[in-house]
Amino acid sequence: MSLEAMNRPGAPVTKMAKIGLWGATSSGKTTFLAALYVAANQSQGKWNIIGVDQPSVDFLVDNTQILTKERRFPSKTEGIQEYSWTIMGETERVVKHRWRKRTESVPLHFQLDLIDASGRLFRGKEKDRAEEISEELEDIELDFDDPAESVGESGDAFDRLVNHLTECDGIVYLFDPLRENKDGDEFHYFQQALQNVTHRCMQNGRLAGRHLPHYLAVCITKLDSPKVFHTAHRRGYLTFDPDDPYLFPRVREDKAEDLFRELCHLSPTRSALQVHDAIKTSFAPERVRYFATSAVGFYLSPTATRFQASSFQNVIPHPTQPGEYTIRGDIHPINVLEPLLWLGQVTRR
Ligand SMILES: Nc1nc2c(ncn2[C@@H]2O[C@H](COP(=O)(O)OP(=O)(O)O)[C@@H](O)[C@H]2O)c(=O)[nH]1
Ligand SMILES: [Mg+2]
Repeated sequence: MSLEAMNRPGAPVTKMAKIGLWGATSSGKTTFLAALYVAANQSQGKWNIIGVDQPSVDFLVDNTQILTKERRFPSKTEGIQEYSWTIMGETERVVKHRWRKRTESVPLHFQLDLIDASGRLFRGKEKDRAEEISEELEDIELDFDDPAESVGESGDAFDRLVNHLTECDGIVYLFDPLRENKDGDEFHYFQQALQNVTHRCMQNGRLAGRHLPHYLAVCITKLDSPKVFHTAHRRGYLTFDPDDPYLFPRVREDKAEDLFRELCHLSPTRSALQVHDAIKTSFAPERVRYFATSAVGFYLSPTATRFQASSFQNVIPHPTQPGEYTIRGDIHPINVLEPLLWLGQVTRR
C-alpha cells in the first residue's frame, strides 16, 4: 500500500512483525501459542487472530480443541514449526487535514511470523554425548514413528534457529522457574543461543552499540502453578484488573521483573540469575519488558462467579496416567496476547 493510501481516513494500519519464541524444553512455548486463540477471544471483542496459511489455521483450531475440550497439553514439538498469524484490532491515529488534526479509530493489523522450535535445539551443536543419548531415548519413548535426529541434522536446525532469531524484530523469551528449579541449566540454554545470535548480528552489522537490536518480552510462565503463585502472593506482587469480570490475579506490571529475580534466587544453582544479568548486558533496557504469564490461567469452578484463592489450581495430575497432567476446567490465559501486542506495537517493518 502506498503511503498516501495508508494515510487515507479509515485505511487500516498494517504492521509486520517477525517474532521469535525462545525458551528451554518444556518452558511452555507451544502451550503459550496454543492459548492464543482463547486469549484473543476473551479480549471482549478487542482482538481477533487468524492464520495466514493453512498450517497456522490448523494449529490454532487443533490446539484450541486440545486445551479446551480434551483438556490436555499439546504434544511435544519436533524440529522447527513456522506459523504466521494476523492479529486484528483497532488503534487511534492522528489524521492531518489541511488546517487541523483529528484522532480517529482505525483497524490495526499485525502480521506475526513466529517459530516454535523443539527446546533441545536451543542447546546447540556441542552436546554431551551421554545427554544426547538420553534425550534421544526420551524422544523414542514419546514418539516411535519419528526417527531421532542425527547430530548433523540437529546442528543444521540449530543454525536455522539462530538465523531466525537474528532476523527477528522481537523475541518472546519464556522462562519456567519450576523447570529451572529442577534442572538448573537455564543459563546454559540461554547463553548458547544468545552468543550465537550476537555473533551473527555482529557479522551482519546489526549490533546497536553493544546491544542487540531486538525487543525482548521476558515471560515468566506457569503463574498458575502453586510455587510461582505463592511467591508472587507472599511478596505482595499480585493485583487484579478491575475490568476482568472474574477478578483473576495478575502480577503488577512494575513487579514482574522483581518476581523474575525472586524466582531465580529459588533455583539451587542460581543459573537463572545469570540469565537476568545477560539480558541486561545484551539488550537495551528500554527494549525489554517482563510479563508474568499463564497459558491456562487459574481455575474457575462452574458455579463460581469470581476467582477463589482456596481452589486456584487449573493443572492437576492425570487421574489414570502417572506423571501426566490434565487441565481441570476452562482455560483463562493471562498475559499471552499482551507480550505479542507490545512487540507488535513497538517493532516496525
Ligand atoms: N501449570 C502450567 N503448566 C503448563 C502451562 N503451560 C505448559 N505447562 C506444562 O509444561 C509442559 C510443557 O509445555 P510445552 O508447551 O510443551 O513446552 P515447550 O517444550 O516449551 O513447547 C506441558 O506439558 C505442561 O505440563 C501453564 O500455563 N501452566
Ligand atoms: Mg514445544
